Amino acid sequence: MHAFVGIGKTMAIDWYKEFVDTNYEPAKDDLVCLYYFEPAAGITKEEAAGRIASESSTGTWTTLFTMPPRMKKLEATAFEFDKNFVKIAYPLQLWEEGNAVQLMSGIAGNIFGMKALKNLRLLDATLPSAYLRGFKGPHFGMDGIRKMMKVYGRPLTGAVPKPKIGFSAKEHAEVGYETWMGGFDFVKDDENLTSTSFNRFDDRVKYMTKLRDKAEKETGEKKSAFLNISADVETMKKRADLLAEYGWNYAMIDVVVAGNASVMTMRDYCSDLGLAIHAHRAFHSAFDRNRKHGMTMYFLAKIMRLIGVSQIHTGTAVGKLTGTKTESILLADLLRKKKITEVPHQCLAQDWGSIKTAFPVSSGGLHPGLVPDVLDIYGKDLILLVSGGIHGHPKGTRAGARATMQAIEAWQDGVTLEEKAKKATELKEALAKWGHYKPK
Ligand code: CAP
Ligand code: MG
Repeated sequence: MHAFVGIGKTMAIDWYKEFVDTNYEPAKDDLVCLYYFEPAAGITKEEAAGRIASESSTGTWTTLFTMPPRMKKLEATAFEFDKNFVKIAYPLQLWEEGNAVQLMSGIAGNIFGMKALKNLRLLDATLPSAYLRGFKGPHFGMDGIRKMMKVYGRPLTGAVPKPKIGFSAKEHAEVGYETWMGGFDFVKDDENLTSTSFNRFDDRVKYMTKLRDKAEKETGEKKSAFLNISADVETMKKRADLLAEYGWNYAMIDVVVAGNASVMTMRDYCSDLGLAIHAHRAFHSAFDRNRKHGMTMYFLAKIMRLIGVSQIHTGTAVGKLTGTKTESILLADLLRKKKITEVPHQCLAQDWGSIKTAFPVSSGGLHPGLVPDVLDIYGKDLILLVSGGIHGHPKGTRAGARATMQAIEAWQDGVTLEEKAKKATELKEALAKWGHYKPK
């Protein structure tokens, strides 16, 4: 504690150490966070952790003239230190029921900018059942989605028309039609395609509906799409209305850039319309890529399951974007399981109670030759998106989708792609172009 000798008496300047107690045992209802932290030069670990706990709960930088007696009970406590990791417990009363915006402002707010910290990363938080009660979670769950799509025993498949932006609404729908006809379940908008002058959302919905109906009729299969409604909330509502009106069962939102508040609003709005939510995570690498600072994708995915998206991107490990196999496995478990056990320094225990499951989505730089690698990581409960990797097939989109479905069959039957390719022409052609190439 720092002190300053003022007029006649010594007053403590700060009270950060009050927020550290290694004998503290978290209560059942405490929300417990796991942080990685590096103190700045001249600051001890205890001083640094005290600052994290203080600034993320009730504290300020200096001692105060008045303190209501209740304050002590609302303070967070840094209670467990292990190397550069610390666990901090927060009393439940600190948190507003059902408000994922407020939670982030506390445990992922000002603390990232404190001068006393060189680095700080929020890895995970255990959300107690009393806190979960404020949220509805996913409307459908994985079972509900499978029922809706009538697809069992294999991953659900989808593709983004590529180039990612530039097609007219009509051209976009035509690429979508080829994708569906090749055996895929979904066509997905790209994250930066919403409603541009050359491809208006309303036009796209209308063209896509026509060709979806045609593809469904011709294949006898359920076909769907993740059409990107991302915008201000009022516009998103109008776009969701239009999707429901045209018989769609999904809406897509760029959840990180749209923000927790709008995802919370749209979760309920979409549920009322019978729409599942596909969550794209564009922007996540801005805060999760630096392993020492920011927030993990793991915690972002946890918040999104809590709010209630139906599925969220969780990486490929072998594709074009960063992310490891271990991360993808942990993320998949987080979304698909009811109970999670702690993995030291990575994630905390979590019991999801009655909150439903959500699908992981693997996307980015995939092609048929990488399908077995991805399925070895995720298993069958996955939304698999292969985009450039179908449209770049030597015989075009439909053949590319077929090749991907053949690669899935090979994985299911436990045979190599090369073996399967002997009797699967499209897969053979895909392998001739890409082999097992891992893009960078
Ligand atoms: C994939 C994708 C996705 C990324 C996002 C793209 O296309 O549509 O946005 O997968 O990454 O534009 O890159 P390709 P993540 O299959 O053609 O690469 O899922 O890691 O958030
Ligand atoms: Mg994209």
